[in-house]
Amino acid sequence: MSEAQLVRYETHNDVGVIIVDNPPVNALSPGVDDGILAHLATANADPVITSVVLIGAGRSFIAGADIRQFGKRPPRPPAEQRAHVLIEQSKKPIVAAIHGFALGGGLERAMSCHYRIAVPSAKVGLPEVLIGILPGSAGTQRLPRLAGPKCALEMIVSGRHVPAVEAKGYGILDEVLAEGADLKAEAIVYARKIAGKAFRKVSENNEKLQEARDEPGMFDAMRKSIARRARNQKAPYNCILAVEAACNLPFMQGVEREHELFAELENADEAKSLRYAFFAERECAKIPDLPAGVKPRDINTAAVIGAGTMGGGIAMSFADYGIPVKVLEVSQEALDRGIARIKHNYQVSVQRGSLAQDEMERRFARITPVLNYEDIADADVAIEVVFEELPVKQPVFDKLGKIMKPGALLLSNTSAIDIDAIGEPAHRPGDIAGAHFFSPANVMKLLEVVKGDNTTTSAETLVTTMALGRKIGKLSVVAGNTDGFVANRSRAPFNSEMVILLEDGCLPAQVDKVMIDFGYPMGPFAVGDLAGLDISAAGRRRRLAANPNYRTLPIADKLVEMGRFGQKTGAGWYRYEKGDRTPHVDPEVTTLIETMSAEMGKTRREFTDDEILRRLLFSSVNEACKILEEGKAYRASDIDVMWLHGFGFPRYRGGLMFWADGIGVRDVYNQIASWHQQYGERWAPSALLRELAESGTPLREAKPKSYP
Ligand code: T1G
Repeated sequence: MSEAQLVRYETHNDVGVIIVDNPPVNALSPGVDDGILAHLATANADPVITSVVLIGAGRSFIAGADIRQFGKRPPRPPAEQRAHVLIEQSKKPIVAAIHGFALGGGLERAMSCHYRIAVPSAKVGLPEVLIGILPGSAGTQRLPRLAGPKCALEMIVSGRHVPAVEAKGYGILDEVLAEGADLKAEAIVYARKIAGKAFRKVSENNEKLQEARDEPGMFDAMRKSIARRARNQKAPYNCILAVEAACNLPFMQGVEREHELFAELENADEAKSLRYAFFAERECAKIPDLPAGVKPRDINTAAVIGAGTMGGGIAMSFADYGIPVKVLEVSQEALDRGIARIKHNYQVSVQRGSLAQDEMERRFARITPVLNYEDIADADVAIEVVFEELPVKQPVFDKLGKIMKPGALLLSNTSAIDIDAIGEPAHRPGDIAGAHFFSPANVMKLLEVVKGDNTTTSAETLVTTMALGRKIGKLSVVAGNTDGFVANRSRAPFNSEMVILLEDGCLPAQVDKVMIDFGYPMGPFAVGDLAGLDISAAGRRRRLAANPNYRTLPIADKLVEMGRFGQKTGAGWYRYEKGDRTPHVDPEVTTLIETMSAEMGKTRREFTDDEILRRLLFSSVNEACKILEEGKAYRASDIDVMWLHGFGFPRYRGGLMFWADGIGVRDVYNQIASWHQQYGERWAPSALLRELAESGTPLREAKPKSYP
């Protein structure tokens, strides 16, 4: 799009209005800044014009630099020719009129203006750290001068989007308009008000920097507070250094220091991984083989069958996003227990201060406990969340098929079982799909939307379930109907390999340390204890029943036989003190592992951290390729989104397939092929992986042979 098309200019008598029009979010793509500056020059040269408005067309102000341009942007112009400098040096005052989002370079452009007004629903922020960089157009220098160093530090290091009213409180915005106000008209009035008056440049507001001199320890305090979550990362620390520079250097020297710190990050693996994750999370919403014209149905009411831990969490997800939900249980006692758990979870959030009491009451009031199927018949969607056994699930669908209104969406929260088989008794062709939430369902962002065969899941049901996920704040990702679907199936080899490593010479704490150092919040054995070893044992029994060649895990089975189910029994792979979730190494388990591995005729040996890491993750990379080969996922990046949001894969590594690409598809294939020779069938390489290795095609670009 030419400059002229990207940015328009209008005059309203004595006010010039510069309109950025680069859908969908007015990113600062090539030509946008030049367009703004060209029209600003026109306004400054026009004797009639006394002030200027900068505004975005469509649904938003400017949402930042064009992220697709990173790594291929032209060299930066000298300081005096940069957009943020030239905008601020305008002879006539400029007011930024903000709606939707003013993020990154967008907020930086707004802070280069002399005034900022916004509609109440607007959000502002400098989220660059979320894509592994830092604000690169003087955002780290102007925000501390506008909101004070402490507030700037919090906003820039967290990258959070700040609502307009809160931003006004920090001094970032000069005015927040009334609900429903006409932003452009109000901005023109505001511009007329400031015309002819002296106006300040934010770069000259040094008073607020005094806060840092009064409290010099704030920077180290921030470093300390992020140490755990920002380990292995550089961007958050460079953000702190840049704000520190703002408080110790004159403005333009601070701008140069900001750029040095930015340049260290722009093309680093951390930034590339986070950019990949950003676009992968947007790509997963797209269904490539969707027939034209298929639209999602409206879902305004919901019903959840089963008030257990998952059922309660799913009901909260609906209530949290304003959708009234009925919770059905077979007995009053089970219903009361489920509703009490929901209430408790909400009260914990209120006590933690992450939820206001009145908002808690509004949400809880949207949840209605019921005992009869007739009470849910008019819901737009019903989600079955009963025990993970086919013979338990099918009668529920039989009932739903008889009771629910025509066109109701019938979903199952199964995490692995054949969705065609589950839905068959409902005799509602096309209206059924899997909606696999992750625990805790009201917290985890991932929703695995399982597409059955065409008689089970119609295109309309698929897009409706995907849209429903987004409506309740989830990242919806499509999975084909296969045992364990995409998420758990790709994870299953990892879960086996971690136990097989114990047979070969490792110990749980050693493996957990490797994965924590890699960036996981918890090690896989500690996660096992949290989720319950009896649950994973049930999954293994189901897989063995389905496939007699399934590789059993005697050590894991032995723990369950001993009643060591994990945290809930005070002992699992680790032992736990009463009321404490800290895992403690248990010598009894160490002895059991060494004894059983000897009984299995294994010679225990030393393992490097790197071999442990690769044995675990390569096993899943191989399975992920088999999933794509079988057409059970639309794209490799969808699998990465699942690992980021379902299994806590460290975001700054991009995802499972993106990380493996960092090692190189050939090396990954060669290693797996050699383990196939060494360890047998479970390491049989995927044919797709071999093809990718032969052609040198990155894993993240792996294309499935067919679609789910
Ligand atoms: N660049 C390029 N494309 C972008 C984009 C961006 N900044 N933001 C969004 N898109 C695309 C996105 O890929 C999707 O495309 C469509 O817009 C809708 O997005 C110098 C260096 C604004 C809160 O980090 O957080 O400025 O999939 O689905 O849910 O200091 O997009 O439809 O083809 O996300 O309503 C800083 C990133 C950049 C903001 C809207 N800015 N964007 O959310 O829509 S770095 C950001 C967002 C920077 C300066 C530095 C969100 C949103 P498609 P969407 P949404």
